[in-house]
Amino acid sequence: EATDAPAMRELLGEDAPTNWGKWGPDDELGCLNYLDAKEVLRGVRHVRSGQVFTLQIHMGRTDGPGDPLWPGREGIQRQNVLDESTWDTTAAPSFPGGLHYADDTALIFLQGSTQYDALGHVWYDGKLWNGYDARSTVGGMHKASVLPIAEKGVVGRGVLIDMARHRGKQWLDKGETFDHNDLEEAARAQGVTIEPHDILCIRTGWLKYWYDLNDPEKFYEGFCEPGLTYSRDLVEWFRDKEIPNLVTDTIANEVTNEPDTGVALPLHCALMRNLGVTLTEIAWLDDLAEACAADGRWSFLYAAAPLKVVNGTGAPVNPVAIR
Ligand code: UVW
Repeated sequence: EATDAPAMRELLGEDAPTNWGKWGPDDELGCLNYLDAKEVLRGVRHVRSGQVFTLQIHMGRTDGPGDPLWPGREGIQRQNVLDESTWDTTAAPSFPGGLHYADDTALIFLQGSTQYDALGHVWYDGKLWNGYDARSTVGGMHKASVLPIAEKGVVGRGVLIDMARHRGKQWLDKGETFDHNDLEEAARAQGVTIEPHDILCIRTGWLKYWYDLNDPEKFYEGFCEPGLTYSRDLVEWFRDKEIPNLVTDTIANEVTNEPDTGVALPLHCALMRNLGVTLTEIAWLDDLAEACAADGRWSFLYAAAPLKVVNGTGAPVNPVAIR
């Protein structure tokens, strides 16, 4: 590994806060366990106007910069294999009555759109969430895959913190950071409280930047997304608030490189691997934010279920916010 940054263990500490074992030795849901029926009903109480917002980005848009992706991944390759022009020349089965239909196939990175990460998606020191051996990822995730999340479904009270709006910007800058104190301050300014067990949605404007900029080369130059930055206090804040799910409009939920040490994605390890907080990335929050800003209500019913990919490292999702 070509880096002079300290090892993840050194940054997070030998005594890093964890929730390993909290829900038993076989747990694969982590903090999503907090989302019980009571939490669903708490979420439902925040539906007032009946407005529905779908939070997935388009998959495979061709009229702009393409899909925003973590470096090294590719966007969906959707292929039409059967349509009206090929119907007569392919070996399509024929059915009585003259029915025709179209079929597609798709090659996708499971992390290549708005997505839920499996709890075992990242690790360090050879151990995943709950202490599972990292070798259980070989050939597919045999522990802490996305499937248990998909089976459960994620439903509860969502709260949106609009950091870009709070800072008076269209979008945060490359590498711009914020922490739990900034979230609390923005929440106060918005007139909302981040409550225990809230599905925490954070808007940075970064996806709007991707589409408006329409220049992938510039976007990826010195790639460093804005976002939450690691501190022990921040991790303890997540633990004490019992946040089940972090949802952002960035590709990887946190500032790409921790500014002091340069370590990449330490919160993936501190929040997901250690605490069991589920991460949802590349969520389109702009339309929801507009509606929240218009009437000053920043909480809503949040519901999402990623695709049931057996042994999957993650899965695309189209979350729904109802307010
Ligand atoms: C990585 O795991 C590198 O990124 P993400 O969580 O965005 O999929």
